[in-house]
Formats: sequence, C-alpha cells, structure tokens
Amino acid sequence: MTCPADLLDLDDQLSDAELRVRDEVRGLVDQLRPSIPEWYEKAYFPTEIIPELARLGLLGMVYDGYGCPGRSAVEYGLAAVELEAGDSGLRTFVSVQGSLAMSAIHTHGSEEQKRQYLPGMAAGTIIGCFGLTEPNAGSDPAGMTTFARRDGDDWVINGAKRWIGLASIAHLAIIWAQTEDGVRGFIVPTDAPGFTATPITPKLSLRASIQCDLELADVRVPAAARLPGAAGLRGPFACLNDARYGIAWGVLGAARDSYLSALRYSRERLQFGRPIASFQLTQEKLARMAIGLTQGQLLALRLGRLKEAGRLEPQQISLGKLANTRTAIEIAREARTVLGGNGVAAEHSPLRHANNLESVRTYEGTDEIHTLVLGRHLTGIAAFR
Ligand code: TGC
Ligand code: FAD
Repeated sequence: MTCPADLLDLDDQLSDAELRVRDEVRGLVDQLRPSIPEWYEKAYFPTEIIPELARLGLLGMVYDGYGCPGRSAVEYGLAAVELEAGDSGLRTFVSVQGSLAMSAIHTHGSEEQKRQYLPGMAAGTIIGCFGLTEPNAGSDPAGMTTFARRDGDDWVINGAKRWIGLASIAHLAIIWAQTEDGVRGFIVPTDAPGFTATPITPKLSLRASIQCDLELADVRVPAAARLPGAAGLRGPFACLNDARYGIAWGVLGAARDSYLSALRYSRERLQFGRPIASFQLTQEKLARMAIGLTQGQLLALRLGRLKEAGRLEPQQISLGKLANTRTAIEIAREARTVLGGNGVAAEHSPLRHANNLESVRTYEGTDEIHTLVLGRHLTGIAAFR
C-alpha cells in the first residue's frame, strides 16, 4: 500500500541527498515531538535545540560560502516540512535566522559583514532577527516611519518595530529604516544603547516561538553597519522571497501531521459499534485532506525545481505561499473535527497546528496581500492603494 502521505509516490522524484536531509530532520523532530505540547502550553521556545539545528545544516541552508551549508532549494523545502510537522515555531526559527536575517547579510552585505556574521549565524552562535513591520506599517512597509539620520560617520536610528521574531534572544537585528535617500537596512547589535526588545505575550498562536516589540531610541551605529547592497524596498522584499518559499513547503508539514493524526484516530475510535473511519462522512474528510496535501506537495516541488533552475518569480512564490497555507489550515481544522472532543486536548496536534497557521497565513504577507500580488500579475493593475 502506498504511504497515505505520499499518494503519488513523490519520493520517487527526490534524489538520495534530498531524502537523506528529509530523514535526518524527521529523525530530529521525532525526538522533539514529545516535548512540543509542553513548550506550546508554557509558551517556551527551546533555545537548547539551536546547536542541533545548526549541526544538521539548517541555518542559512541554501546559502553558499562563509560557513553556510550550501544545500539545494528542495532540500531546504523538505527540511521546512519536517520542522513544521513538529510545530510552526521550529520552522519559523529557521526562517527568521536563515531566510531573513542571514539572507539580508548574504544578499546585501559587504564582504566584511559577511565574514563577520555569517559563519557564527550558520553555527547558531549568533542569532539574528529581521525588523520590517511596525505598529502602523504591516502590509504596507512603505509606510514605515523608523528613521535613520546621518550624524558624522554614524547613523542614529529612532522608531518602533512590532512582531519581530527572535528579537529578545537575538544578538543582532536587521533594521529597515527610512533615510533621506529612501529605505535602507542596518545591522544593529541588540545590546546597543537605546535598543529594547519586549516579547509580545500572551499569544494564542505560535506560542512556542518568540515575537517582540522593538523600540529604537537614538540607537547609534557606525557607517559600516549599513547594508551596502540594499536600496529601497527591494532590499527587504528580496529577503521575503526566500522565507515565503520556505513557508510554501513548511505548512505542508503541519497539514501532513494533522491529516495523519486524523487518519490514525479514525481507525481506532469506535462509535455506533464501528470505527469512525468506516463512516462515509469521515472518509470524505480524509479524502479531501489527502487531495489537498498531494496538490500542495506537487506545487511545492515545482516551486523548488524552478528555484533551483533560477527561474522562480515572486508571483509564483505568492501563489505557493497563499495556496499551501490556505490548504494547510483547512486540513488542520478538518482533522480536528475527526478527533471530536479529544481534538481540543493538547496531546493532539491538529488544533495547535491550526492555531499556528493563523500566524503563518498572516506573516510574510497576508492571504489578501498575496491574492493582490497575483491579481496585479494577472491584470497589470495594482489594487493595493
Ligand atoms: P512595489 O512597488 O511592488 O515594490 C517596491 C520595490 O520592491 C520590488 N519588489 C520586489 N523585489 C524582490 N522581490 C519581491 N517579491 C518584490 N516585490 C516588490 C519592486 O520591484 C520595487 O523595486 P524598485 O527597484 O522598482 O523600487 O511595492 P509596494 O509598496 O507597492 O508593495 C507591494 C506589496 C503589498 C506586495 C508589499 O508591500 C508586500 O509584500 N507587503 C507585505 C509585507 C510583508 O510581507 N511583510 C513581512 C514582514 S517579515 C515577516 O513577516 C517574518 S515572519 C517570520 C517567518 O518568516 O517565519
Ligand atoms: P495589517 O497590514 O494592518 O492588515 C490587517 C488586515 O487588513 C489583514 O487582513 C490584511 O490582509 C488586510 N489588508 C491590508 N491592506 C490591504 C489591502 N490593500 N487590501 C486588502 N486587504 C488589506 N514582521 C517582521 O518584520 N519580522 C518578523 O520576524 C515578523 N514575524 C511575525 C511573526 C508573527 C507570529 C506575526 C503574527 C507577525 C510577524 N511579522 C513580522 C509581522 C507580519 O509580517 C505582519 O503582521 C503582516 O505583514 C501583516 O501586517 P499587520 O499585522 O500590520 O496587518
């Protein structure tokens, strides 16, 4: 019998190296799985696993040189699936550290900045965060008011950021700010005077993960802290592409774990003297979940192969992030119904995944923003403003 989570034998499309990465990360997440409900309940992000994530080459996974692992786009996608099959918080850590903070330095940094920060970030000894969103500028980062002004050879930054992942445990923050010449990016040490990160608590989603409010009050950094390759909003948006790509894969892990939980439970749970899996309505739910998961896997794999060929376009990433996140949240919610009342107990994962996916559908561009990115691509008319 084919694996219920791989009905089209997509493993057949993966190389030995890709399968090896997938299996290694799956093995790690299997070890972590028993602890995850407690981390979620206690709103605890397990920093103690960072060295193991680094050892498996999951930090800055697709970047080359400077101590980075240099793995392929599909390998990164498969790792994201396995991490998110545990909890979206695990995949979010890897996304923020690798696809956002390291991506900003790898893509826009000077040679000196790359040498100074990337090896430690790949090793997990330097943690980074990425500050784009502000209290009054979320979907529309062009509305940011954080401002960096020149003062002799230094820059002095003032403003506020909101929802910034990892900031309270980070050593450096990539801060995007307006300047007299437009938006620019800065590497800001989090122990700089005037820099404050305050975790946002309590949260009802992504509980085993850290997001913060940032305050920047006259934070002074040298000229060498500016990312020389970033000019305008293209700078941060280029980083979002890699993170959104990872999400298009990762959410399938949450979907798969939810679907397999429901499938398992439906075979074991008896009502009216029969396994609930024997009822046509339950089978219809399971079939719908299997179809959604399979379509999502095909979509992610195609995005991965396009990325490896250097042909992946932003609107294709929007399509993948939007479609797969939407599918995953539907699967997680449907899976919860199969578990009945037990589905709201913390020992079962689907409701936790569904709650996490509320964050995932919102960050890195909401459903609505990715719909409008696609709409703009289809019509040539931007409907944002
Ligand atoms: P727009 O006029 O479209 O573009 C401004 C400049 O940026 C360029 N550009 C891109 N470049 C590379 N990749 C992309 N995907 C790009 N999208 C746009 C564009 O070519 C232009 O360049 P230039 O040189 O001509 O100036 O900008 P807009 O202001 O109209 O914005 C459009 C819109 C709505 C799509 C954009 O604002 C948007 O994407 N909003 C969503 C914001 C968002 O996603 N924020 C994410 C914050 S980080 C986060 O959530 C981390 S979550 C943790 C985790 O990942 O796990
Ligand atoms: P708003 O932009 O105020 O949107 C509110 C609603 O209005 C949404 O439904 C939106 O789709 C809709 N809307 C807005 N504009 C339009 C339009 N033109 N047409 C139709 N509908 C529209 N940011 C970072 O910079 N770094 C991080 O590490 C980070 N991590 C995050 C982690 C979590 C758990 C969360 C929840 C957020 C994180 N974010 C981060 C912020 C995230 O990117 C923003 O929340 C997201 O971009 C949406 O912005 P907003 O919350 O201000 O919502």
